[in-house]
Amino acid sequence: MLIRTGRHGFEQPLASEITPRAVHEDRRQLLKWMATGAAGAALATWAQREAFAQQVQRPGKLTPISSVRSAVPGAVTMEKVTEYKDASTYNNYYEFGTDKADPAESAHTLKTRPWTVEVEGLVKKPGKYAIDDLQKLAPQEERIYRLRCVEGWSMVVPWVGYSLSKLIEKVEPQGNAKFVEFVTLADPKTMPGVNSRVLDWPYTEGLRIDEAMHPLTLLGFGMYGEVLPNQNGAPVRVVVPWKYGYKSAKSIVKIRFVEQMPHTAWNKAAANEYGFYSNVNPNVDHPRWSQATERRIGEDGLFAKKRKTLMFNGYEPQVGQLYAGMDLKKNF
Ligand SMILES: Nc1nc2c(c(=O)[nH]1)N[C@H]1C(S)=C(S)[C@@H](COP(=O)(O)O)O[C@H]1N2
Ligand SMILES: [Mo]
Repeated sequence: MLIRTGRHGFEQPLASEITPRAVHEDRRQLLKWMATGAAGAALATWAQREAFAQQVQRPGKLTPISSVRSAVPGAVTMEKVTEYKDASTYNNYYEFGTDKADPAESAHTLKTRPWTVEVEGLVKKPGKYAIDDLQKLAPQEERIYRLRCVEGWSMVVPWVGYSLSKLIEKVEPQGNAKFVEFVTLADPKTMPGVNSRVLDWPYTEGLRIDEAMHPLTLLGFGMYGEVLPNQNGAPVRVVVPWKYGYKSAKSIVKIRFVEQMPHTAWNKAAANEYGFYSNVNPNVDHPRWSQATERRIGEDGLFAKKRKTLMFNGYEPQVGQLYAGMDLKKNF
């Protein structure tokens, strides 16, 4: 009953979410745990997720990436997945233009092979990773995350990738590495947008190292069971689901470990509007608009009602403790 084969590349028993304890503890402990009712709840969650997972359809346009269902807590939302045609045509990727339709139209010029990601700075094992080696560094997982753009729209996307922490552990940060900086490609020959001065290229982003190490921080290689379409940040991006979308840098070429808080493209463009943390927070308005609600892409129309934006985009149980004691109005 727990085994499903074929479909969507899952060949594994899908007990992963309910058994981290079961497999590691002895039978008596397990029976005790089941008696508390926790097992039933976990099973119900599992069954619900199963039902929802069925609706993720592989569009069949790009190379498939097989994956296992993620067992990371919070990694699979049960909300309805946004249609691929929306997630792949309504994009922010300013290197290819500022209109939502520009990236889907223009990003075919992006050359994603060969591609190298350089890991440098305060690490014991710096190095250059060919994209195919980087992709194989850890098992690919499917994560169904909400993505909330600072502009007030959101989507639900089934990403494929693994926790960035897997790479970070491998390169062994030094004790004084406090932040991680992501540098993305800026190629004026293939990216028409970098000839305009909307942002200071290359587009860069950053995380505090404990944020980068959080299991929900994804190094993403695919979506909807396939490699990323260029417009969504091929061949590799980060996805940080509790932060505004712009923190999730696309088409990464460098990952740098540093001691000082790095500059970020949006913070440089407007420091009073885009802070370093950029956690989704319905209680802290953008200077020019409210962040209390959002529009789910695919639900537009005259009568579509706005959704309430959730603290940390709904990931508060998983990430809230990262910010214990911090003034989130000041550290916006
Ligand atoms: N390199 C780069 N990464 C980027 C952006 C960009 O313009 N350039 N836009 C960001 C913004 S504002 C958002 S909302 C998300 C959108 O990701 P998606 O198109 O996959 O939904 O990508 C982020 N990553
Ligand atoms: Mo965004």
